[in-house]
Amino acid sequence: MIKFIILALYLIQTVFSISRPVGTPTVKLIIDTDGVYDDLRGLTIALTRPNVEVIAITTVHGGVTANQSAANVARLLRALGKESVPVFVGANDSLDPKGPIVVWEDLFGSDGIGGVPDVYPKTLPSDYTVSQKMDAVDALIQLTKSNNDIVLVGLGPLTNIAIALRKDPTLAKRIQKVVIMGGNYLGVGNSAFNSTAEFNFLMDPEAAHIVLSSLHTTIVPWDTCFLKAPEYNEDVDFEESLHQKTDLSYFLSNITARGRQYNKMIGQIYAFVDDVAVAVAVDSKIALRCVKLCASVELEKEATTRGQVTVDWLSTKYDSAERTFKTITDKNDANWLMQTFVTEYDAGKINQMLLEAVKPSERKNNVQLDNDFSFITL
Ligand SMILES: *[C@@H]1O[C@H](CO)[C@@H](O)[C@H](O)[C@H]1NC(C)=O
Ligand SMILES: *[C@@H]1O[C@H](CO)[C@@H](O)[C@H](O)[C@H]1NC(C)=O
Ligand SMILES: *[C@@H]1O[C@H](CO)[C@@H](O)[C@H](O)[C@H]1NC(C)=O
Ligand SMILES: *[C@@H]1O[C@H](CO)[C@@H](O)[C@H](O)[C@H]1NC(C)=O
Ligand SMILES: [Ca+2]
Repeated sequence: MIKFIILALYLIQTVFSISRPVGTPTVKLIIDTDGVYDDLRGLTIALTRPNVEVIAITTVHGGVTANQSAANVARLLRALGKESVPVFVGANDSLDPKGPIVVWEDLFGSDGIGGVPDVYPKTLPSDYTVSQKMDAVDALIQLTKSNNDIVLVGLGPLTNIAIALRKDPTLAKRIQKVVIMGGNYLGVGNSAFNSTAEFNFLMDPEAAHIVLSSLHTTIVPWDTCFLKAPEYNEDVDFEESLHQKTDLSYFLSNITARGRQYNKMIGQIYAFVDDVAVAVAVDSKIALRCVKLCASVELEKEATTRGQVTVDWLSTKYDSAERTFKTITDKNDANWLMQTFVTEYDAGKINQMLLEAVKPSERKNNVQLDNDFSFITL
């Protein structure tokens, strides 16, 4: 009889195993963001993928204030019906204070998301007040204690993460992986004129330095976003997900309209940026090619190169057949840690993720079947 019950339970489990969505286990993300329009497109991927659980979103100064960033995230969460994801407001200035943020309105609009508060979902006063009481830094420390397998994604200046690492150096060991959109490895800049730095790193070079000297990270550098866009643009329409005539597609189209127009004016493609980091965090196969290099960040105050990532190319040996750098040491004499730079990415797959995000009917079932069959081992 017992044998029969065990057999029956075994068969039930087999049936459930077959009907359970196959694939990778749940990826738990905490996303730190400065909440401008391309951050929102990246967040959309994270918040709609099956097998991805967004544990928290923390906000930081950058394109807009940390408070505005939180309001922008709150608006997106309403659009997605994901209001239960907690938002924590963090640092509103860099470690070396730079004072009030001057929003780059031609690119971002007054609020960082195109300055279109009246399009669906309309901005609400409550967007500014729904964030949690706890500070983003404490949230990073606490949530990585209660979850031992967090993948941390940085889409803005690294101030929150740097402060958290300073406050609790053991944090570095608790995080499974850190994926950053920011910095560069070839000196391609995208900030104020005469700057060889990438925006997020330039907004807080000291924070970037702390993070890169505390952790091995995966970096989606600006060089890759900038240099690869024209090539990928031949096969992928970076704006396809904006033309799908759904509420979310219209929302993403509206909040990026101003930025896209500005990009066109300066002759640049509105390609994937923050989306790449989110996509790599949820599926490492999105990164088609990487180089591992010992890297640090230029901190010299008066230098044109302030905020640029400095690279110790000779800490690696180049394999010309493989066209890759083989890391010799993990950590070189100058105490620069080895970092992984994504140099090629799967734009087609990211586009597919975005299409699935904006077309709810194409989303895979997000519901996880209860796979706790521990009773079967009676
Ligand atoms: C954020 O901004 C709103 C509206 O300006 C204000 O009411 C709120 O107090 C601000 N919150 C923080 C944490 O600065
Ligand atoms: C911090 O945020 C508030 C609004 O939330 C803003 O008034 C203030 O200027 C900000 N400080 C800096 C340094 O950006
Ligand atoms: C860039 O260089 C020019 C000429 O050297 C200088 O006039 C200008 O102030 C510089 N701009 C910045 C943002 O440093
Ligand atoms: C903005 O969204 C509305 C629908 O809410 C849509 O009719 C309009 O075409 C969108 N505008 C842009 C620029 O995408
Ligand atoms: Ca950003």
